[in-house]
Amino acid sequence: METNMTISTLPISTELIAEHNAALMASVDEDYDALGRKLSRTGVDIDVVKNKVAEFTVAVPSWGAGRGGTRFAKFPIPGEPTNIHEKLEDCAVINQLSQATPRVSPHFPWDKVDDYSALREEAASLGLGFDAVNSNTFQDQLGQAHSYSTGSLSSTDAATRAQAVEHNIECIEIGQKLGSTDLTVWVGDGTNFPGQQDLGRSLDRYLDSAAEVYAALPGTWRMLLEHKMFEPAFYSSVISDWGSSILAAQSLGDKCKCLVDLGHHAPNVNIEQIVARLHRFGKLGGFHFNDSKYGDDDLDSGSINPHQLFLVFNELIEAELHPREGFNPAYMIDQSHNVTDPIESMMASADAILTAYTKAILVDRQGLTAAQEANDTMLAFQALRSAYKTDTSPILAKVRQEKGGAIDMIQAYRTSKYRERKSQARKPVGLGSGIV
Ligand SMILES: [Mn+2]
Repeated sequence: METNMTISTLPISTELIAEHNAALMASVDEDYDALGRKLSRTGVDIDVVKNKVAEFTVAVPSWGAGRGGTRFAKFPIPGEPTNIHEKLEDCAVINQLSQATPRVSPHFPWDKVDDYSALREEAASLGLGFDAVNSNTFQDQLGQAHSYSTGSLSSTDAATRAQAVEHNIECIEIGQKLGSTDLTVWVGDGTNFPGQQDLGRSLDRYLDSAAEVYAALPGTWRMLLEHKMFEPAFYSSVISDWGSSILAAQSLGDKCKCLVDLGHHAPNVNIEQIVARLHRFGKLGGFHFNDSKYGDDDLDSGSINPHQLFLVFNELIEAELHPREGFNPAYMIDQSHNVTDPIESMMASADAILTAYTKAILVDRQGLTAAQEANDTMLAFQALRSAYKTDTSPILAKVRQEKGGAIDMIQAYRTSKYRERKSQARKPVGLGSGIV
């Protein structure tokens, strides 16, 4: 590999980013210094916070680079990616401008290629690595021997279960070639009618199949179980909630953890408490970030309830300070972009996630703990509120600029005319329907 390959293959010109930053740098410095003075009055060194934030990264899903659509329709945009190579290129733009998303989470069979070591090199040349691999047993593929229409890992049909197990093991094998160390398993298994399947025996079948996948995990690998309350099944789902998830993870073994998708809970559930509970039992394995208003898991992270995102990160900082049996969650964005350019949405989401993280760092931990111990409810609440009210954008702008990203990501992206260029070069997306 040529030494200058990384620089030469990045999709956005570094000169454009430098020019963009130069125009905004004076005001960022002014705001950063003012915030630094404010924080120093409470004993906080802004540079320490900045350096910690600079180390935080979140993965993006390969499928997030396309317009997701809903169950009803999909409205493609010109220049949308149609294969893993184009998706990687778009993910490189997100990382180049945000400097916070250096890993891509692939999905199989959607991202299948013939040569995975070449794909790994291609990603590396774009400044990217691979995160958790995602299996797919929620839809049928052309030429597939057994249908998942009535379930996959929990199917009543032994041959269908075996096929689903085999697919998950294949995902692990592909992941090993890509440098991944986690397998995320979400199944759409469930029912639409009371009585359709036995609620106990369907879980037995799931656990038996999942144990076969678990047995195939290489030494350092983890298996992350993602629960979801409903959809595609609307009466019962086999792994519907964090209770089912942690029970399954505990019965499968130490290398099996739970993954929390923020949009996969019942409405108004206290997700931050779920996070604390999973951590308490050493089972917090990963996150899918998104937001929701009703029962969806599609909206951009922090777009509806940024306070909840902050409270989740407050628990994550607590967990980081008090690790139990290891604390190394896999962070990923998982949302569906129906009305925006996915690159813009994922950059804005990375910013929302890092903002919540930064505010959680700013919580006066000693003051919070002291207020909790003294049962001073108002002071405890104010310890959180005070951090949440802080405008941390100068810290994030400075982090991006110092790492080579863009101070105003959306503006720099639009100036680059990347999507317009791709709309000339890429073939149009078909009017396929439904979720990616
Ligand atoms: Mn998810």
